[in-house]
Amino acid sequence: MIGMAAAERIAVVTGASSGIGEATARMLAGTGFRVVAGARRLDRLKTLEAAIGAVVLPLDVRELASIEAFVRDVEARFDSVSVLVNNAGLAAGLEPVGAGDDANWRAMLDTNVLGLLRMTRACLPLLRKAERAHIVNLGSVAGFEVYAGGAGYTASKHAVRAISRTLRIELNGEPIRITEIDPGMVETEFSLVRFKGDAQRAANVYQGVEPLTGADVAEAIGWAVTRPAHVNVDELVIRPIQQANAFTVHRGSLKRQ
Ligand code: NDP
Ligand code: 8X3
Repeated sequence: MIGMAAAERIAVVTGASSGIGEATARMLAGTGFRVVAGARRLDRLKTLEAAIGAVVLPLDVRELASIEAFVRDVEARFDSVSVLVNNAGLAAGLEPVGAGDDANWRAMLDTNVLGLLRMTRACLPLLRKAERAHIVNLGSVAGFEVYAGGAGYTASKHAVRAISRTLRIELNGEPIRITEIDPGMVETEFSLVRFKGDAQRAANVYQGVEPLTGADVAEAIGWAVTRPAHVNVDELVIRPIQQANAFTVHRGSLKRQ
């Protein structure tokens, strides 16, 4: 353990270099947690190191060796982890199944499903060392809704839902809470990544809509994490008012009848 204050509670956030993860890291630091931020783009994490004193470590959740090195480093610095936010994730492409792309499917399932499973398994010993702990999984409305072109992504988020529910059964009786956060449209780098850097196509997703921000979702995560110890927020669905479901979106101003 290096320089850890007695009452310091540690929060690990995966995918903290952008969007919801970055906002969550800032929010948790503001709530009093010492944040460990992981992602592949270490240069982007350096901003968090400067802004909130986060420990920033390289992490690729698709690589077991990277996860193991990350957790070893966390263990060397801190003796337990109180919060794990499994946020790292992506959508790749929007092709129908008939034109599906293997590399896109692999990227989504490897990151959103296997990455989350592996990261959770690796962190569980440290979570179990905390007096009480909390796992927050970033699901999505795509975890219980589907849309054309979304099979790979929605399958991955349906799996996240299954994993959150399974963990709640497996860890029942231990002081570890499991929360799944299910956002609708959040304007982050998500669509830019999905459409491989096509900024116009990404912008079209949010055309005429006031989408959620990463900070809106982080606030929901902060609320779940700061409930009294006996309260488990199972699932939280949060969308823009203009989005009724994954494909029913009102574009334009809201009108009173
Ligand atoms: P962003 O693209 O802005 O952020 C994604 C983050 O995940 C980045 O920090 C990225 O970091 C990280 N990441 C991606 N792949 C890996 C990997 N292999 N290993 C480690 N980190 C990785 O998108 P969002 O903030 O929107 O997405 C965050 C989560 O929220 C995802 O799980 C997404 O599915 C979910 N979500 C998003 C919604 C939206 O509309 N935006 C709605 C519902 C859920 P780096 O590239 O540096 O590794
Ligand atoms: C992101 C929301 O509707 O693009 O998880 O699948 S959606």
